[in-house]
Amino acid sequence: MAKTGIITKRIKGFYYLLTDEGETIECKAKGLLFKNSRFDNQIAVGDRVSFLFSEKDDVGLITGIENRRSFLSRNRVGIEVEQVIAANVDNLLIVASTQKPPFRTNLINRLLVAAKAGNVKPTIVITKTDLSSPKEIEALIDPYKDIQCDIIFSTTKSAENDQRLLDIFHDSVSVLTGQSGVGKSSLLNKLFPNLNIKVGAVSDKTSKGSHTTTFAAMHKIAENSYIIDTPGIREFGLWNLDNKNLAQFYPIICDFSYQCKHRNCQHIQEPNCAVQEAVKNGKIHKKLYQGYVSIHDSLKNS
Ligand SMILES: Nc1nc2c(ncn2[C@@H]2O[C@H](COP(=O)(O)OP(=O)(O)OP(=O)(O)O)[C@@H](O)[C@H]2O)c(=O)[nH]1
Ligand SMILES: [Mg+2]
Ligand SMILES: [Zn+2]
Repeated sequence: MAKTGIITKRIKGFYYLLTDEGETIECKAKGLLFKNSRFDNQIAVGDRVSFLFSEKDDVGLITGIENRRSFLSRNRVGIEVEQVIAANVDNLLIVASTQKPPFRTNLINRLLVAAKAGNVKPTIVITKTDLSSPKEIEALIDPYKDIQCDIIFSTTKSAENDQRLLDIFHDSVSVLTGQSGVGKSSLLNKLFPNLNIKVGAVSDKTSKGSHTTTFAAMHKIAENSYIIDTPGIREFGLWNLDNKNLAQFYPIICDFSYQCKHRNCQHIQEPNCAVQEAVKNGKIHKKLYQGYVSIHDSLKNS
């Protein structure tokens, strides 16, 4: 009889799953599961799987994957393959530091789109607030003020706003993503010291993180509460999107796009475009719109 469990991490072809009874079992996956894939990354952290395991086995065998209710996927640009970073998650915490490494709006914009496309609720977490002045921080987050996404300020130097983060994590599955060195693992250690996750320095010379977390891992922090820490990302290619359907997933632009005169308006230079109009009269933040144009340019025209 097959049992079920949740994938908590994957290392070199082995999957670790947490059974419904609370045991951790090391598993291999049945070869046939990967029949249609060039890469065996079809099973992701957070997936619910069925597996076979008996006491005499060293490792279990994953025999099936349940349909996902949500996912965070990216496109490995160059090889054009879907990489599911996490499956069945409720919250995406988009973690960005005020500096060291520098704040990258393009990455945040892409993660907001991926969250919407994958049915995940995003929250922007600004870390290292101790390194910048309130005025500098305000300027960084200005484009995101009106997009109906919570923005939480955090620093390892104080406990301010910790409760807001704990409220998000309560009774849910959450994944943290962002560049290397922004402080994803540090944030988790601050809130849950027992996790004791390894953290690494950011280079003074290059302001880059040292890619300390090397694989995604799910941590159970309470009954029904799980957190997935992930390795830092350099690039985030959008999966399964072309420039024609970008607007429906892009914050705020999706709310205006149905008012455009042209049915297939892509909100770049078409006449009578409600989006461009909204940018002109300040209803859509200019930088947020510039982010749209930049992603639009980078996507394929199908
Ligand atoms: N000043 C300051 N430094 C911080 C803060 N949070 C984290 N750091 C430092 O930033 C560095 C990187 O932290 P990590 O937690 O390893 O970052 P990460 O996002 O997990 O990085 P990867 O695992 O490489 O993706 C460490 O030296 C931390 O001590 C903060 O709020 N303020
Ligand atoms: Mg880390
Ligand atoms: Zn338009």
